[in-house]
Amino acid sequence: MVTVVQAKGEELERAFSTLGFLNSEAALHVEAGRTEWFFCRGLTEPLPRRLHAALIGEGIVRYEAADGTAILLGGCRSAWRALLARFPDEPGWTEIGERIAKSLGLPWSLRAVTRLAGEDWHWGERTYVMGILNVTPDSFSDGGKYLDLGAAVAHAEKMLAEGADFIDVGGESTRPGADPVPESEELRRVVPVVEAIVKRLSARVSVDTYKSAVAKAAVEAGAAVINDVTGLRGDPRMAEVAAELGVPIILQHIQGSPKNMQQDPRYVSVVPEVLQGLKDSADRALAAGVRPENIIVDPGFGFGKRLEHNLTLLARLAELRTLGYPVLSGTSRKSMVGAVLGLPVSERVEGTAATVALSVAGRADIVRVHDVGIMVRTVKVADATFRDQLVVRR
Ligand code: HH2
Repeated sequence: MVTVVQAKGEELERAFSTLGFLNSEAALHVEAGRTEWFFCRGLTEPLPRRLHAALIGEGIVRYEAADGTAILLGGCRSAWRALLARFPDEPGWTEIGERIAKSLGLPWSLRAVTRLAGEDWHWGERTYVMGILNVTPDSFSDGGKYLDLGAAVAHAEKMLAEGADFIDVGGESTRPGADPVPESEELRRVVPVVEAIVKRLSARVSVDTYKSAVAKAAVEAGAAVINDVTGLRGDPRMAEVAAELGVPIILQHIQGSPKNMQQDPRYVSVVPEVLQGLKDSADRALAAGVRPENIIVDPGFGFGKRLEHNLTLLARLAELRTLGYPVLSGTSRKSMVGAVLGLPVSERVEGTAATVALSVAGRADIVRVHDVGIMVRTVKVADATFRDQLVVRR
């Protein structure tokens, strides 16, 4: 029978020694004090790979018995809150999750995996890479390059060959100061490209739009995800349309609109304010009938933020996990990279790689990038370090 005990003080020291760890290691943790520990014994099955990944993804430390029958799990309250909101539905483990939630007085809900383009996406196993395809004349880094259908499809094909998990197609630049594009023009730019990429390349596609009519047409043309940079604030119909379409939706934080967002962005404290904004967007989506497993959140780097706001959000990205949704990080070639390095858009690849690695360390689930091949390699190294090496085994 599996037993789960919340371990503190001497009990925690005993747990460490049962697992064969040194007293000094235990003493360090007992003194540190802020971690909530749970000692699970009597495990008959090996820990499923997926649960391993979820624990790591949420920043839970694990000490395991060599034979796999016992495990000591430790994490701060916010890490447990994030994990319990997304605890994988694995036989035998639901009881453990429930016991831990009860001991900590935290909400307990089993969140299903996200169904994306006909596949199950198990968040936490690895970082997914979204390749950017802007079919616009004026995007800040690739404007005008892929307006032609053939060029757009060829670029998508290249990004897929380099390892992109999906392609984000956008028909309106949201760079600072950009003017909105009429709906008819955005439809004309986006729909044929989505259709061609889905049909010819069998690719998974997200549509970067805040207009519900564009989202609907793109999903009907084969897009599998909606990417709304306004977090449902740009079009009052978007929440209902997303619920009706039943596809995942990325809710991004923005202060103001693309036209005015960089004029004078202000926060008393950027992280809690972004968290609150994202929670409001997610609650609005849920109220309209969007299923919780279809919500993905994004802090919106550069969307109504000064350099110091962007850097703080990146350094504290892991705090977004407390919302209980997968997290997307979009830093690619942005001014936050350019400002630190004093370099133009064309010379921001290495700086972007640094932000991508830091995003993985901050538990991002998806990174949105222009330079797919380089960032896939960056993600692999960061994943191997942060997702796979945090388990301690005797
Ligand atoms: N950034 C841009 C556009 N869409 N979507 C999400 N979810 N997150 C982001 O950070 C994000 C986004 C801006 O980058 P880009 O598409 O390269 O430029 P432009 O808006 O000029 O087309």
